[in-house]
Amino acid sequence: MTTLTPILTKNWDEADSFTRAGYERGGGYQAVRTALGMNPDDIIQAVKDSGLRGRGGAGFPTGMKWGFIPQGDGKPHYLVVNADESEPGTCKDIPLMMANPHALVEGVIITSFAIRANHAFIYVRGEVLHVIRRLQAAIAEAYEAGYLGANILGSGYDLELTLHTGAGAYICGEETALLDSLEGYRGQPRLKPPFPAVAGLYAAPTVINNVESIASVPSIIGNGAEWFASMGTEKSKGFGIFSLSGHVTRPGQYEAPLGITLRELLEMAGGMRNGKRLKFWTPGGSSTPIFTEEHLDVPLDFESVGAAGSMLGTRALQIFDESTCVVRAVLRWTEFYAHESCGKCTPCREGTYWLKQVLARLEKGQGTEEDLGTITDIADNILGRSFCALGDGATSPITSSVQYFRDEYLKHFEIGGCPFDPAASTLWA
Ligand code: L3W
Ligand code: SF4
Repeated sequence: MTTLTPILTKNWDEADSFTRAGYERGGGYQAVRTALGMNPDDIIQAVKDSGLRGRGGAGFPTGMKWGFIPQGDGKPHYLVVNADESEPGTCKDIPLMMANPHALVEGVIITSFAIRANHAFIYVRGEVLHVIRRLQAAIAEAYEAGYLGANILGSGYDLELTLHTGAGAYICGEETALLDSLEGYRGQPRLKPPFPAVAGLYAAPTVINNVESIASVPSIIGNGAEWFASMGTEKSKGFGIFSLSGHVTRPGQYEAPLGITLRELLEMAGGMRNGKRLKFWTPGGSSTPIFTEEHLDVPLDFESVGAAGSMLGTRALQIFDESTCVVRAVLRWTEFYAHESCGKCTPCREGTYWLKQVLARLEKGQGTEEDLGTITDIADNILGRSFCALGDGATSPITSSVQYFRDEYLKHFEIGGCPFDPAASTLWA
């Protein structure tokens, strides 16, 4: 039985966990002292050795990404933290920034020092005012204590940290759209390559990492790469925050080694709510193909989830019980993607619109069997033909739900309506 590993979530229940005093009491800001005494290349090596992979969804090796930044070129480099959390079901970075903002600030200092950046940015969603205020307060406290600004802790290293608020577009979580937005343009994805590590913010080498990735760095420097690598699986090292939501008795954040299973997490979360049966779930937000009861024992690491036909993504485990209409859930997600499509490329802009129209017809029981073929055909024409991952992600719930629940789609037009009582599922209340 895998057990929880509270590291980033360790002090969340303490009343002052978000203050500098609370963070320092638990050993906070010790790792930055160690890091500032190290050679920046050795910090990058330690993160490579730890096996940390990006916690924002794609799982790209963090140390390798830092290693792409040209060293000794004497030019500006930037660190940008992607705090634009908006993937449906994803709700780990916001509570992390609320309860433990100094872990992020400390991670920013260590990372910036390692990649030789003197200016870092945190790009946060504009709608989350409470998080913005919390981050502002934490950054101000860090400046006051000499952790930010000129000559940090007498090391001769200077770092400015700017908090930037977005305007609430999901696409600005895509790293290059985020950069455009940060530069003051309309947020739309850029062509890759060049990757941000080569030409990012203001065309300078830039590391962009997710909040949780950066907040994990102090624990790696403080405890060592081996400590981090001793958790998790062979290729998916360390711990991560698993966000359980939906029809579960105790929803919330469960921090555990990668490779834990949903069966184990559900047991810790008190099981399915009201003793109902699990019907389907997302391993990493709605952009990852759905799973069913048969996947309860799939280890939640990058490789195992991929081999089972989905993606670990952001570990946003949205749990749906037997009272939920899968067609309705998929329609809701598709409405989201159609609304958030940035419009830059035709397959996604037009495809998500038509997917929404046809799915709405199917959900009302007014579709035909041919419509089922139409949605899979549209999805096929979006997948791999879109400019960025949003288009691909929009197809995941559709193709996977048709794969596992074709009969439920058919049932809708057989009976001319939805076979589920919406009132029976509290999800849509
Ligand atoms: C330099 C190369 N850098 C790749 C970097 C790249 C990026 C990172 C991963 O999508 C996924 C997506 C969503 N030289 C490089 C290189 N990089 N090759 O590595 O890149 P990539 O393109 O694999 O992924 P991505 O575009 O970052 C992220 C999925 O996550 N997702 C959604 C997440 C939403 C949130 C949120 O709301 N917070 O995270 C959920 O599953 O579908 O597949 O930095 O530059 N040769
Ligand atoms: Fe914009 Fe969608 Fe194309 Fe991405 S896939 S560039 S979100 S239209």
